[in-house]
Amino acid sequence: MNIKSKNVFITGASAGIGEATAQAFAQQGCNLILTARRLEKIESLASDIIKNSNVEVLPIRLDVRDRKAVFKAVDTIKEKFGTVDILVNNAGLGRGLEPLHQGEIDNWEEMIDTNIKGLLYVTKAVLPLMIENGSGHIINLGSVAGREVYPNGNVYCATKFSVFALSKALRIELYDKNIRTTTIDPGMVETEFSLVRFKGDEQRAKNVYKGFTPLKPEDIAETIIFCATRPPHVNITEMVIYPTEQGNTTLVKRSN
Ligand code: NDP
Ligand code: 8X3
Repeated sequence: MNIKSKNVFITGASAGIGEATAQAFAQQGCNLILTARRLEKIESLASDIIKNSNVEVLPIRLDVRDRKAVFKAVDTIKEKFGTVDILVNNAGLGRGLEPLHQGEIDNWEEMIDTNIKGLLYVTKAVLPLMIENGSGHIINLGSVAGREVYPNGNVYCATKFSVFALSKALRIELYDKNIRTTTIDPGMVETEFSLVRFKGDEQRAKNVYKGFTPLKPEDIAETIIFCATRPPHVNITEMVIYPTEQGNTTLVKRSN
């Protein structure tokens, strides 16, 4: 399906998978609404895309945990673009990696507020536009951590199990409204994810991806584009993507 000129709203577009996904949709000729908390990053990405593609790009500073700001941003999008054709619920994070009894409650709140509640706010705000328009596609970034728990992943895994449940729930509510829903569930992708999880500890973050070849954000962007460009009667509901050297959430073949 040709998605040229479709309006694509991406949360968490300032880094990693969201940034690569923005570039990939721009190559398809899509207009972009790029959101994240770091405005300078999305503004610079927007300038880069505008320089290289003939598409419209609107960067909006947005913390998906801020319910009022989410609805205000969607009002702005409606005013400037009319509707949203494709929503990529990508903003998310892991914080900490400890057994539950040693976990920091603030870390749990941040993950739950971002990965679950933020995704819910954005989806609720955007869905009326898609329903009114009679079409749409919601693409959620879940994780293999939403399929299989791993030691000390506890709350992060629980948030991603929630994304999986919500993706399924949306599907049975939207299949009769011409709105497709997809969950993209990657294994280890080298992004800022581990740096954020370990609160800026560069060495610890680097070690996560050491001795094997992890996925690149572009690998995930490619799968998202594949899902978005299927013919209108085809809905890829789930995609699980692992690095070849990762067997499951705990098994990784490392060279040292
Ligand atoms: P990055 O840390 O590289 O990017 C995360 C993005 O989310 C950033 O753009 C960040 O922007 C944004 N973000 C975080 N919190 C908020 C918030 N409160 N409001 C708005 N935006 C926010 O990580 P990835 O690209 O790896 O992660 C993207 C998604 O993919 C996440 O949902 C993650 O859980 C999932 N995922 C990642 C995997 C991996 O191995 N990397 C594997 C499986 C799934 P800013 O800080 O500017 O707000
Ligand atoms: C991120 C993938 O396995 O590092 O969702 O938690 S993992």
